[in-house]
Amino acid sequence: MDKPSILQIGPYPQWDQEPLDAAFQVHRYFEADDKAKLLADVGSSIRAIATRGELGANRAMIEACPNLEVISVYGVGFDAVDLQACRERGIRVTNTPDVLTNDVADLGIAMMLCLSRGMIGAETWVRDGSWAQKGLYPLKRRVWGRHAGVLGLGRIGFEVAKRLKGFDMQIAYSDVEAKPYASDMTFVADPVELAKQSDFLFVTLAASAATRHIVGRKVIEALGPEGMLINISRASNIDEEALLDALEAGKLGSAALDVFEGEPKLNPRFLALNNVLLQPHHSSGTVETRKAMGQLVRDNLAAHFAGQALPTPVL
Ligand code: 8YV
Repeated sequence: MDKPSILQIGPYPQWDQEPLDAAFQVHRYFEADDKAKLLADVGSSIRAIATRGELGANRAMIEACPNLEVISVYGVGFDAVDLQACRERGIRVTNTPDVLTNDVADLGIAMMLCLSRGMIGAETWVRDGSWAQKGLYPLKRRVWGRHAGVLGLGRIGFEVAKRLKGFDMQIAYSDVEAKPYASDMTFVADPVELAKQSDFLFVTLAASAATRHIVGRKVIEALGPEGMLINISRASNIDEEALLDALEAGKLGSAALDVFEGEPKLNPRFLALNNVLLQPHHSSGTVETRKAMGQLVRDNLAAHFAGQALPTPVL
């Protein structure tokens, strides 16, 4: 039997590429110089799209594939997939939840520690001889025992909060409603109020049109000149212009960011700041997690083509 044709939107590690190539007729969208031509040539043969969280699949792509049945996302976030276009045609969508939760939470905590204790600058201080020439490194701010806010207490937010407890922090959270599994944390419905009470504010919300710029000027300024914002979700959850304005004016103390509007390009204003920690969207970027994500992408595709229940469906 012919292998089903799939459209691959972005590259995967070799250990995922080989089994994907073995099971499917793979058309590599990301390698095509003329993407419109590729879609015109192979679009009608495509039965599945394999994509990544940040790349998704837009309406034009979906419409160029009239026989599309399923979209398998390598990532927990599916905000870049046009779900409405999928619903209209009964196209199934899957993602890779759970397998990445702990690594994403770990990176959020690492970013908080790294920025609060000035570890990047301290490394330079050692390497460039400042330690020997100038003496002690400037003092930084404590993490343990302070107030943390978690905006979005889903799977990732919960794991962030669990880790923060190890630092004896006072933990509060915002979500659409109080969570029964968070009785030892304070529920604060209003994100502005949450920010006001927090030294560190973690953004761990699943992004959607409803959460766009939920962290706006008011939240940012409520966090204040001593506060730190940590984003391990999606850039769209934060009003980036308001964030940059506040960081430049000292109205927000600092920000540790793994995601950016228009990434991998980022607003050059970020590069001029010394109160930020900038990371290349790699919170799920460990060998262990990425292998599990790749497996889940293939398990969802295999289940679909075998007529079985999808392991991790979104739609
Ligand atoms: C990316 C992510 O998928 O899980 C998500 O939603 O954005 C990430 O895990 C990852 O960077 C691979 O592209």
